[in-house]
Amino acid sequence: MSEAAHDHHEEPGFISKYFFPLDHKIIAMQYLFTGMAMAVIGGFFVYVFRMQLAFPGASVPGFGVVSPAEYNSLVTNHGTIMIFWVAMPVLIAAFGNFLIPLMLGCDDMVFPRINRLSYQIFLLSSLVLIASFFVEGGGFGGAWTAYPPLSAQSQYNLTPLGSTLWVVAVGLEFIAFLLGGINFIVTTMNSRAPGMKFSDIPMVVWMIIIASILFLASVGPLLAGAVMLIFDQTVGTGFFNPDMGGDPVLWQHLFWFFGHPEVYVVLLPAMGIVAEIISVFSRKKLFGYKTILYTAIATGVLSFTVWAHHQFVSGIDPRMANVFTVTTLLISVPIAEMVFVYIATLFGGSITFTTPMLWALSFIAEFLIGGVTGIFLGASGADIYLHDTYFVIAHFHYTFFPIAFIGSFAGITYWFPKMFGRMLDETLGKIHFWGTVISLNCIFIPLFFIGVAGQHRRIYNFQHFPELATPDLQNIRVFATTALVVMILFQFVFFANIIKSWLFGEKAGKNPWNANTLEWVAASPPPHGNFPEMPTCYRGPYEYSVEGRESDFWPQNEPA
Ligand code: HEM
Ligand SMILES: [Cu+2]
Repeated sequence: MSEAAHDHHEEPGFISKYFFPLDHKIIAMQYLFTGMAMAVIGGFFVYVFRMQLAFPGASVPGFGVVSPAEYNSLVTNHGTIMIFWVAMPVLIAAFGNFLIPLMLGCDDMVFPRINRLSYQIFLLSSLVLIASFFVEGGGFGGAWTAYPPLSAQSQYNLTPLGSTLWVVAVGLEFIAFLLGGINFIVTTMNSRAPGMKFSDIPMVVWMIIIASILFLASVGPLLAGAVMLIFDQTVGTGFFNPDMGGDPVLWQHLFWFFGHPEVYVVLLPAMGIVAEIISVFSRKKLFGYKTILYTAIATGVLSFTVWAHHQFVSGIDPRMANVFTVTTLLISVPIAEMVFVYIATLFGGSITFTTPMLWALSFIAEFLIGGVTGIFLGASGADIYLHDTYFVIAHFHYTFFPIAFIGSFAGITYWFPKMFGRMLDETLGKIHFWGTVISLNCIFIPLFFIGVAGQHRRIYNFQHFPELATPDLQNIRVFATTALVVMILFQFVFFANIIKSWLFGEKAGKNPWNANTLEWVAASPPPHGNFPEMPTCYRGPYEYSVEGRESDFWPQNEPA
């Protein structure tokens, strides 16, 4: 069996290996590096517009003076990029591609060509988005939520081509992830190592699968909406235009019916990464495996019932607002439960504070701030005041930053030895960790205050509003922007660490963390075809510190 499985795994040539790969690990790297490159763009955008907020009208080093239209476009594309071109490709596509076959103990995805196509469409979508910044009128500035009529009518947005390219790019990105998601699901159903029961599948794989299903189930209506939006923009239909019998609020429903589940699409993989790490570095069995799994599924289902909490001020029926308040408050219960369960895993463990563990622990702490502040926004009465203020900005960045960046850093620092065969530098890793996490809180805690003080989002220059132009509030803006610049500087430590460790790092060996899951059975980095001999699975993934055993871990492939 293993001989036959290897026959079609001859080493491909350089061009086909790196440019037209079928190997899941190379496709994972393509997604990872494209996602990181897009993070640099999204990060540069936030630097530029935060400088404008702190020093309105001044020339921003590396960019120049920011015009109002440019401000809108920078904010819009910052948000769009961070969610669709950073969180999605890194957390789902890069980790999904890298981990699923390795953790299941198989040689590749079931449909490698669909996998390759998925990345190629994703790359195309990135190029279309980048092209949209340079066309006449500039990039789309109507917010990442793209509400009509602003998004639909060029006499309002003044970016006819930029707007359409933006919708096309987002649509292509959706198609890329639909293709990838099908592959993940089918591979997990069909290609598990002999002996691997459902309850032996590592949590991060489950989470990516549930996320893929959520994505599949929620994105359809929005894709249809995107086509309608393109028609409104280009051929003069009026799906979202009341003058022509259309309804702009329809878009809001389609967008948020997808948009809220999307939060869980990116959250769950990050939660999965954290689960793997806390179990390994507290040398304890993951507490409540089935509880976590069922909770994630329940959260996924519930996430389809909360979307209109984004529309409390859009003129929905107040009785409906009550319904959506209740569902929204309900969904905080399972997520809180998951956090408690993670803490139970830590309880009494022999914890080592490696860099990946620090990231995993900080994920729990920082995400908690995002979760708790969401409760205020979920209550329709409070949201009427807080809607569209910087309180919202601070709230969702306390969910998205932990997801997109802390979750990714946790995963990258944990699996780097497997990906590249060498250990990361722990000292540089810790400098990067503390520099990032401290500045994160210095950026966003002040924004809660400024939001409650009445500062609205998506506004170019607050000096035009006397009550928001006070020196006190301006000092807070300068403080937040300074913290952002500090955070960006600390990211150079991360890049330096990657390059230095990749070239000169200590050799990792197969299993540097003494972990149980099957990816650690393969060589580091795993060759084409992954395993010299396909592993058999004998037990669950979290058998750490099992009583009566000499070693404190028990790999899944070790015969009893
Ligand atoms: C240190 C990193 C970041 C900072 C300082 C930051 C800052 C900001 C600020 C100040 C705004 C509001 C601008 C305005 O309304 O005028 C904003 C918007 C936004 N950000 Fe971030 N952000 C960061 C990272 C992220 C990440 C990681 C994500 C998601 C994964 C994200 C997603 C968004 C979204 C979706 C918007 C809304 C855009 C819109 O209104 O169309 N940001 N960001
Ligand atoms: Cu929501």
